[in-house]
Amino acid sequence: MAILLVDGVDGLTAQDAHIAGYVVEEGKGLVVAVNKWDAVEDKTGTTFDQYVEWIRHEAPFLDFAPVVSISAKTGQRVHRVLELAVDVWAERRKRVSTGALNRLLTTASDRHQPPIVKGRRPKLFYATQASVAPPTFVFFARDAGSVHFSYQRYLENRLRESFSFDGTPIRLIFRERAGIRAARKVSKGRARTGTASKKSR
Ligand SMILES: Nc1nc2c(ncn2[C@@H]2O[C@H](COP(=O)(O)OP(=O)(O)O)[C@@H](O)[C@H]2O)c(=O)[nH]1
Ligand SMILES: [Mg+2]
Repeated sequence: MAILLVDGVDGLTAQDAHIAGYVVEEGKGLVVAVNKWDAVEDKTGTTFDQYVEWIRHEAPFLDFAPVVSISAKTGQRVHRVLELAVDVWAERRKRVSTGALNRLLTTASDRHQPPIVKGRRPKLFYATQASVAPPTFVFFARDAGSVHFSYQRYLENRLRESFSFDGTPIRLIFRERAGIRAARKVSKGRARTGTASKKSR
């Protein structure tokens, strides 16, 4: 787990975003704590929401992380930081059943097919959750290497829509698997080879 401590007066700096990048790369859980909230002037009921929106805009790759405003000086909401960290920890250990995952995959790919990349349209057959912390999903596909980044993002969004995974990066792995038709061809070929070798004996 990582807590990214941001200065509420300075805002999210380039250095903060850089460090957050390491957290995502390492697949760690993340809570963004915005400190010195007491020193932010002329706050209204929407100041925090606006601040969060601004962070989302500056660092869209952190959109999965909960944000909390705190004050180390007054102690305001400081206890929330560890509470959120505990929540994220649980999210990281969540498992999605293979059945639920494949229902989601069917709905998602019916609604929106993977785009054609270099003349090939990948086909996703099925998926399974390979591990937790971070939650990691393996998708078996034809032309697995051609699943466009935007489509990976689409699938990630569908997963988060259904299962949240608040505060944790999730990983999607695309693995090559021959289609059912191709698999049949292979087994027919094997059967023929079997017959031929019998004859030759
Ligand atoms: N108003 C306010 N000041 C704070 C708070 N936390 C730290 N500071 C003050 O901010 C100043 C700079 O410290 P800080 O930004 O936390 O550390 P640095 O960035 O590593 O130098 C110090 O004078 C701290 O006392 C806070 O929650 N509210
Ligand atoms: Mg500082």
